[in-house]
Amino acid sequence: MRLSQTLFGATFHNPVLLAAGTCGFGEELQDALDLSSLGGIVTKSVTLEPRLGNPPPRVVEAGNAMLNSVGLANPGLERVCSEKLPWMKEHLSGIQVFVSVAGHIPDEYWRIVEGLESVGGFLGYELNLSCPNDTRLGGLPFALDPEALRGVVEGARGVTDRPLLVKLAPNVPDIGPVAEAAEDAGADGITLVNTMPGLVIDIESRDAALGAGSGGLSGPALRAVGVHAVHRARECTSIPLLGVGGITETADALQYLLAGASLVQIGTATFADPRTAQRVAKGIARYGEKMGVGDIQHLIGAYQGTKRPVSVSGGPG
Ligand code: RRO
Repeated sequence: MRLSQTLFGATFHNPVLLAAGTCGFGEELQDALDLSSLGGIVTKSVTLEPRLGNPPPRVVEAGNAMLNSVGLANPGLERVCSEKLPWMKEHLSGIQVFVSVAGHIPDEYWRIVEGLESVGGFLGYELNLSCPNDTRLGGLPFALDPEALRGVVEGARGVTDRPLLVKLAPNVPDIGPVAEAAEDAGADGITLVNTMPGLVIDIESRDAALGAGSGGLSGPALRAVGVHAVHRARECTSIPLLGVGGITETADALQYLLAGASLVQIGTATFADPRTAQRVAKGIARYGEKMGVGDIQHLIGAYQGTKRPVSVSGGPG
């Protein structure tokens, strides 16, 4: 099956990327897997200033899931431009790279994009508007408020012509209008979903298991939430979608593709097995061959969606 696609004016050899926050800037994983076998990567979120992150522990188990509160630890814009981008330019030229961008106020996002723009060496941006561990100044993450989101995306659109992805949060009543706001504001693609707010309590200390208190839930428990979000966003928007949340096996990635995602991202599973993304990409090709599908385009959005709840209100009698 043909796995290659042209999206955002670029070629993706296959639909599997590594998710933000799980592969550093690529360099950190170069000895653990063959990065050229991927469709691409999304870097760790970059902030204006360096951040040390939250107190340990930053990651705990949470049933069939993981809870993290890393707290956006990253070297900051200046070092990313002087150290990380040159490395990526030299070593990741065969795959597509999105730089994840985060901030507390809209102006921070725009300044980071402007700063990165002047260096280059990557395809585009993923605006992280949904970190559960680092909210917008004086409020919730931008992705929980379509109007706040719109402002950040419009401003970023004004300072770059590169592909602009917007990463949304799962914990909204209906992700449809949020996805619409992202598209209206000028996004080229939408990534769904970031982690879900969660809390693990240590019953001995009666305190939070994470050093920072609450955190973001990821892993298999998040998958059905992510697939549903992609399906809903597909109903409401027409730009490419990137599905992320709980992909461990080929079948998980296929669900996202069928729901309407053009690309998928692997996050938490990479920690247990850095080669998960490679394995899933090969598995998608094998599935296509087994099912007689010649091109991945024929899988994307092929979810039938024919089943509906039975009405119990009934009519008279
Ligand atoms: O760094 C983090 O704590 C973090 C981020 Br930026 C994010 O977007 N999602 C998440 O679960 N953790």
